[in-house]
Amino acid sequence: MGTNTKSYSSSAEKLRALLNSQTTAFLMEAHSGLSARIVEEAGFEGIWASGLAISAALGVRDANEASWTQVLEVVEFMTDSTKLPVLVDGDTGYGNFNSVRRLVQKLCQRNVAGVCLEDKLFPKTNSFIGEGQELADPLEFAGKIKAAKDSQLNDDFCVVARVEALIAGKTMAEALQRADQYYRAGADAILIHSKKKDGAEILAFAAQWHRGCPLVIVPTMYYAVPTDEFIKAGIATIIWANHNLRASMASMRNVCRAIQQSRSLQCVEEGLPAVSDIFDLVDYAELSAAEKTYLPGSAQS
Ligand code: SPV
Ligand code: MG
Repeated sequence: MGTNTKSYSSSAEKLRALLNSQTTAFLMEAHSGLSARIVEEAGFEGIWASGLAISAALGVRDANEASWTQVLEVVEFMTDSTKLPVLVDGDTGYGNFNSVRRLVQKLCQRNVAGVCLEDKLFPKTNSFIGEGQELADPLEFAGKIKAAKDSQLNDDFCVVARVEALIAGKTMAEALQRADQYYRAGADAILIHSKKKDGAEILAFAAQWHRGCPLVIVPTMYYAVPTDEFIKAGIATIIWANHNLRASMASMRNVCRAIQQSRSLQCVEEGLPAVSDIFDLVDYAELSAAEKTYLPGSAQS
């Protein structure tokens, strides 16, 4: 992490470099401007704007209950809050190829580095709910990928095609074939998803993939497999997909429970960031400096 010292002119260029680097990159989930700042502070190279986490933080389900413009609003706070490249979870693209075209243009305008689109049906279902989810027609989905690439407003914007065949219980051959179709439609990377605990199908997929474009994985369910195995398998980018959202749930629950039971703040104060830490994280120092420049009578001597 954090070894990349080259300077890039755009966030999309940074994400493209991460995806195509010889070393494995790590994207960490964020779901707000604040969590995006915390990801940057921790030293990550990029951000995963998780659909699940953004939805949950808004109090709704990961079933396209939040509209794409509502997600866009959240994502804009994230890109405004950090210099890290943000890869947005675009679910199924919120409709057909035409919805994808408009989504991609708006993401580019908000300084988003890339979008990930998955080959399922709108409204989407989270990959970890139920069995045998219905997949998109691969030709129709390839058209969406092509539409996304044709609509991007800068050359480096990245379109990641997410293959849900293994999630849906289809064969490895189908997963590989779909990945190849999406690659040939212009995808800059393939996200191969799996919910099996042992990570075996991810490693098998990686071994058989022709490597026309890089692979991205999300080890939420196969978290116990050592990261080194995926690095050795040549995985380009690993996404830690929902761990800030889950951490915040745990922390908020503990604090709520303690304050509610004790009717006091005494028991939680020590374990929490100081209020001044909030000011630091959202950069009040910059505002103080700007006041000296712009407010009458407060010019620096
Ligand atoms: C997300 O974080 O919203 C994802 C990853 O799409 S998963 O929850 O594994 O589907
Ligand atoms: Mg998602």
